Amino acid sequence: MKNDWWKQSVVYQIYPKSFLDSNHDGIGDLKGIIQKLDYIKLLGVDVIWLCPVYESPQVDNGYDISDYYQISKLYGSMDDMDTLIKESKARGIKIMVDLVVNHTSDQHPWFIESRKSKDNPYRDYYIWSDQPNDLTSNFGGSAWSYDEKTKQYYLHFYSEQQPDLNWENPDMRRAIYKMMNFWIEKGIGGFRMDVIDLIGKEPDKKIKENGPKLHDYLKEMNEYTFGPANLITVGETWGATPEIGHLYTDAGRKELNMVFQFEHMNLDKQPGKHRWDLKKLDLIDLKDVLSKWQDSFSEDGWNSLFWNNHDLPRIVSRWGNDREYRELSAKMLATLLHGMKGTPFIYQGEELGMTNTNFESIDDYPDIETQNMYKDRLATGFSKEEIMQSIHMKARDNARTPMQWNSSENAGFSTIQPWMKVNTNYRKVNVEQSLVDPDSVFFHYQKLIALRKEKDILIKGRYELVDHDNTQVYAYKRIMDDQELLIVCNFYETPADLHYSEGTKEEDIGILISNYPDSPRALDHLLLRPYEAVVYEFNKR
Ligand code: TEU
Ligand code: CA
Repeated sequence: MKNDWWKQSVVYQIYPKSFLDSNHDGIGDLKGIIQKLDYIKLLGVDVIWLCPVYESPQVDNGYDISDYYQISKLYGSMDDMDTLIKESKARGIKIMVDLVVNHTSDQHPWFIESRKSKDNPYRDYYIWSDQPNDLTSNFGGSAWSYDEKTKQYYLHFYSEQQPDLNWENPDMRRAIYKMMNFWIEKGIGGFRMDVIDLIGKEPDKKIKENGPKLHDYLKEMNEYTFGPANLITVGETWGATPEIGHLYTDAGRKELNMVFQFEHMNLDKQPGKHRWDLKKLDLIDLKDVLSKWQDSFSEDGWNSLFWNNHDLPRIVSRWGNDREYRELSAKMLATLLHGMKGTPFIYQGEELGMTNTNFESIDDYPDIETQNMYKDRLATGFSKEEIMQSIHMKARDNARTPMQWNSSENAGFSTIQPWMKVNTNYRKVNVEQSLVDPDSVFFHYQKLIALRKEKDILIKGRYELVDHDNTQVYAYKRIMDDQELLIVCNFYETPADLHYSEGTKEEDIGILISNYPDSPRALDHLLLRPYEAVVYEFNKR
């Protein structure tokens, strides 16, 4: 599996702005990450996904890039980046960088040129039109903005300051590949590709996601850049179904290693509405969606596994219980995910069981998406209370509060007031605390990661759902040759039964990991306590 090293890896995502501030300006930085590499190593991960650290006006926290070849002064220097790559490598960790090539910042020299005149050589690097249609921006409002200078509209699927690149233009594509090769030569370990499903857009036909040329572009990109380099590549694809997922990830197609699919992340919103329109999660829906993805990728292609990232609320607050069962439910959710087939991703702070926020003021939620939504919804008659409730449940900023290192002021993230407010629970939930408690969420993650390295069945074993109709317990098996694991997770705080009788004797059942010290082995009548999660191993004789 040497070429498939990424199948055995676990990835840790860092949001640099909120990780650790080394120079006391309230903003996390590369030196801060370098200082904490031993901490990351202790967890046992193999890859760091580093969110954008390039030159950027920071309208969308770095997802608006004005120079792909420079490190933003906020985060440090190119020397720091080189050091980070080198020091990570020394610890057996690769750096996967964020590739944001659906759009640039409006301050990127290409766009500055492009907007100068209709016959500028860079005009066609972006998408201009005389007549806007009704395509909308993911950050609210129209996807078209009028530009006085040349009296045309340009396309932006995100903020006005994030104009969309025109992938139809071969010169633009070559320029992107050149930039990617620059980073490959620097020694990075891979690319996470921001909203890559949008690059095949055909705005005239109102095609946003999954455009007809999308896969041609990815094949071309693969060939001209990372193809021979054996890197990890992950595409962010909000609109992927399993069928579409295969187009990206089937080995013979030479596109990407895996994608982030978001079907499971849309289960707690009202159908057809926006994620701000809340709905309770139905566990059976979750089983159906995750099982569909597991089953569809049992032969070819590969899954990513994640609950969290910098755009999603904290999973323990979302589908766990961030009050009296915070640690138990965080461990349960970790077990459920890490038992599955695919490459697991952990988002900074998830390994501590960090929670959502409950700040009272909208001013404490700087994210442009949230700010826009707040204004839109107020204008269309929602009450402040309703809007704040959605924010507390779903805002991206829930994941973006500073990492909680210890119980000192500002959670040890910075010596001054951080760019974003620290979660109020940092005295209880922090790294220092987690590392002195052998039962912490951290050590549960560490153990799950270690198990993946020990048990090949966790990488290769087939997935099989157990007891589909059980509305409270999510149980599944992993099967490889004559080996078998059974993963059982009580998703709720009330005790629950699982009926599983395959006649295995208690003495033939081992427990690989559990979030209780004394989990039962009587599988024919299993009574699970609140959020109890166990991985059983059957010793076949
Ligand atoms: O996210 C894509 C994206 O569509 C999300 O912003 C999504 O709309 C939202 O989180 C949930 O509805 C990527 C990046 O991960 C995000 O941080 C950027 O803001 C966005 O692209 C633009 O680059
Ligand atoms: Ca700093």
